[in-house]
Amino acid sequence: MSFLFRILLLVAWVPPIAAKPGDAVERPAIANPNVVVIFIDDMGYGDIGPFGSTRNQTPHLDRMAREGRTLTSFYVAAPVCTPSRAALMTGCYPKRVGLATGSGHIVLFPGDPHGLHPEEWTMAEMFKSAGYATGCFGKWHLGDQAKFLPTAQGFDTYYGIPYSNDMWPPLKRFQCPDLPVMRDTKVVSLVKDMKEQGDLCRQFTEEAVKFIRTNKEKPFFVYLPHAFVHGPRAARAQFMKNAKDETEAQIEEVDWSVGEILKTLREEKLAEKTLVLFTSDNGGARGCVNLPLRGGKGSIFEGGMREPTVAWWPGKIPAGTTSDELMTTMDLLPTFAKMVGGTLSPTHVIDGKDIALLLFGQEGAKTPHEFFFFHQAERLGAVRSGSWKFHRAGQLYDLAQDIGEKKNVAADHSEVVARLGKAMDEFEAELGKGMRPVGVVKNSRTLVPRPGVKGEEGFRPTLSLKKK
Ligand SMILES: [Ca+2]
Repeated sequence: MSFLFRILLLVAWVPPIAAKPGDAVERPAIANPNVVVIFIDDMGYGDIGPFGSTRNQTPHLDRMAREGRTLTSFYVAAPVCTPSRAALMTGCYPKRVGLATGSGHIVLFPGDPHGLHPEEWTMAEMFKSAGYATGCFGKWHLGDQAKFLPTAQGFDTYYGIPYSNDMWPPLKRFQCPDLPVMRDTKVVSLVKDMKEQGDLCRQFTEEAVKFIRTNKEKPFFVYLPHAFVHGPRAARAQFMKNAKDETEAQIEEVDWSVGEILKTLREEKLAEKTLVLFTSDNGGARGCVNLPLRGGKGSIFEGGMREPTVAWWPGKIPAGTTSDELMTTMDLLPTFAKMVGGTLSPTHVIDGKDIALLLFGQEGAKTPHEFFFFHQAERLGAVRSGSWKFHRAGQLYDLAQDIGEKKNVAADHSEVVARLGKAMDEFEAELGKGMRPVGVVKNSRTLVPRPGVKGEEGFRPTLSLKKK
């Protein structure tokens, strides 16, 4: 064979990366793939292009979906921040790990004595067990006391805000301290005004990009829980100037952030060994779009817990595909553990299941969940099984025909109602016996003082103070 001919052959040979559903899982496993989870706050099901938004321009998410897999029945385990994040980190229904609520409020507040128990085995600790570098960049909201912070729960490094961005002095009703930005365990700055609120997406994105570049030779896990698009909303000027309102500006800046992460992975030649999953922590709050779903943040209708989700891993996750099989954030811990050879706790029961076949497009793969349960704080309020969704209040919907939960067909399907009602009773009894304690700290205090309040009094937990 002539030299020139060999060159021509090399040029003509194209690696078989264009995947079709069904063949992805038979490929040789890639050792130690990187994982990036981008977790938006309060974004709605209909807020991004891949889920039908025409209001917001999301070219990077559109491309991510073209190159990846759109997951249209992907759920979080609670319709508000703290319990949803507890489920993502532990693979458990929030009630199982004692974090169905904060202490005395639906979510944790500054200086809250509660947090994710240090003995829970988090996703970050699982990745550490497989030798990964782990970084968290953004909003934590699983406890702001020292033993609850990300660096005490398996993350090598942390940069971000410890709870919601609205928990600051302007919040009506509560007496909050200033909003701190932390690096690892130290407060490094305060978010003082809306301009600084609007800079948070940039900061978290740039920290994540730097972490990826620094750790490109090692396997890494990046958790990027953005403070956007939780109110109060502001974005950087270049996003505000082209948008109709702050919500659109924030969603488009989140899209920019996704673009920066994927661009970095391509530049570092890591795209084909990195799984990126984009989703939201709960349904859209006011100003966001949850259509075609009913309800939004705080609700156990679909709009509160079914999230706009895209999974991307060129060459492994089949490009341009969609799965409507039921998956949840709780599934990510066991799925990733198997994928990277990480350890799961031998003693802690988890509720998540391996969804690798669904992510990788195995033909005919079905959800591993016979039932998925919807909680509002402690209360079990609904269950989904197949396309049926039954609310304890008495409504039955066929989500395959009626994704908007508009037509109650309970009267026509008494046997389904009975079966799903029984499943809820059985699950409640099982969970009641299998609950683990929440982490508790005595004499908890806020990270920074309330403005203008001197001495230890300034550090009192927000919920111990009178409402304004
Ligand atoms: Ca949220």
